[in-house]
Amino acid sequence: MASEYDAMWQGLGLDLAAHDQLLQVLGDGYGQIFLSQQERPQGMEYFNFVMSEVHGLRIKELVDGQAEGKKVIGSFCVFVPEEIVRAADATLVGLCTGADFATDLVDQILPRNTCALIKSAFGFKLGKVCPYMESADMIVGENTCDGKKKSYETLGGLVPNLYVMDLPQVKSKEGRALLAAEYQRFKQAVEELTGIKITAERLAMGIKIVNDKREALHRLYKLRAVDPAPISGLDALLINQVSFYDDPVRFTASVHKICDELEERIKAGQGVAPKGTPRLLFSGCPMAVPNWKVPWIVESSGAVVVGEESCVGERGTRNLVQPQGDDLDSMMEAIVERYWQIDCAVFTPNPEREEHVKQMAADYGAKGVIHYGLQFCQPYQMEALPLEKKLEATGLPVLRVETDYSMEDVEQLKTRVEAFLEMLA
Ligand code: BJ8
Repeated sequence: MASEYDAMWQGLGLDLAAHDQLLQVLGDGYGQIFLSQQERPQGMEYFNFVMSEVHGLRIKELVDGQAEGKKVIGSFCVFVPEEIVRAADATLVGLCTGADFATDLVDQILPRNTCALIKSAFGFKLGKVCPYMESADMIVGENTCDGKKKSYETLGGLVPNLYVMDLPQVKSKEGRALLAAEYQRFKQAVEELTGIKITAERLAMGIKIVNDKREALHRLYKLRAVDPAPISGLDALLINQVSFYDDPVRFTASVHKICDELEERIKAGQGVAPKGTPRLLFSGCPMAVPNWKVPWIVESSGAVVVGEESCVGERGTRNLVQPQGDDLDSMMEAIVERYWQIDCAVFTPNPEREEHVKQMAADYGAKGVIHYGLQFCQPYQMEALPLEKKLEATGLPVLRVETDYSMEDVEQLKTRVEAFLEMLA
């Protein structure tokens, strides 16, 4: 089907036929999962629009910006500090993807037992269907889990602009020093890419933009603590997902707008599901667009999701950057401090994550936790069992789900979720 963006997509090197196919599947899935929900807040119309234009208008904005000299940086991880990118007038976009694509090609270069998130990024590259990856001036790969760090060696042969960021795996003095050194190196690389010297003034502006975005999301999270829940977990997840693509200032304003509406709903006692609907928390691997499978199963089985502990959720947005001074060093130090607190399962040991899950469950009144693990994701699978035991010891039941991006296990998952909900009743 011809689109006004065909020339732009072609210019980026996309395979138009394959890309059309992807957009068709995405649009159908979105309609079925999101647009069929009852009692959606009106403010979701903005996010519907963003999703309908996620490969169109948003890419045009990025490409138009590039024509004016602005750069686009793609990332696979919430450890890449957006503050530094914004300080150089560049845009950070998420490159993780939540759907299988070109799997036959991926299987030729990655082991089959690689997690779906990594395979998906490669599939979108090999299938030539990701305008974010194709428009990025720099792609940042980060040394986190073994799958990602080793796959970047292969990705380096597929893209001309891969920058690898080393990251610590132990929260030691040495680990923190490595993070600080890597953020300095990244700052320098961004300066070289953009030709812009990052001054204290510029970094303060970058910090403010990103802090504002996170504060808006924090406001949204707090409103979900109310029973009846004023917004579905699916819609809240979508807002989190959109935060990786949208213009941050516009996104922040749109989140506040929907929060205003949710406050009105709360005053009126209006929710997306009746008061007393079982409330669940998601914990585990990140869910990138269009990975909506398990939350969709959960919410269409009669529960409401009230929080996401993952990186597309509070692990990615918890804490603000709070500099102690207005010089460059203080700001860089505050950035390190903020990101140092991320409790990704690649850290060993990683006790903070358990505390965060418990805290979130208490704050949002969750009666159970769904631990979402992608097949072949060792860090989160390894943490799942001990975490489950510790949570259950405190009276918080856990349903451990291990899945991928295929739809083959939908019925089986539905049966398990329904049994879990019955047990909670
Ligand atoms: S900070 S969670 S975004 S690394 S699912 S690729 S861990 S095998 S995504 Fe992550 Fe950064 Fe950590 Fe967050 Fe590996 Fe697991 Fe796959 Fe994963």
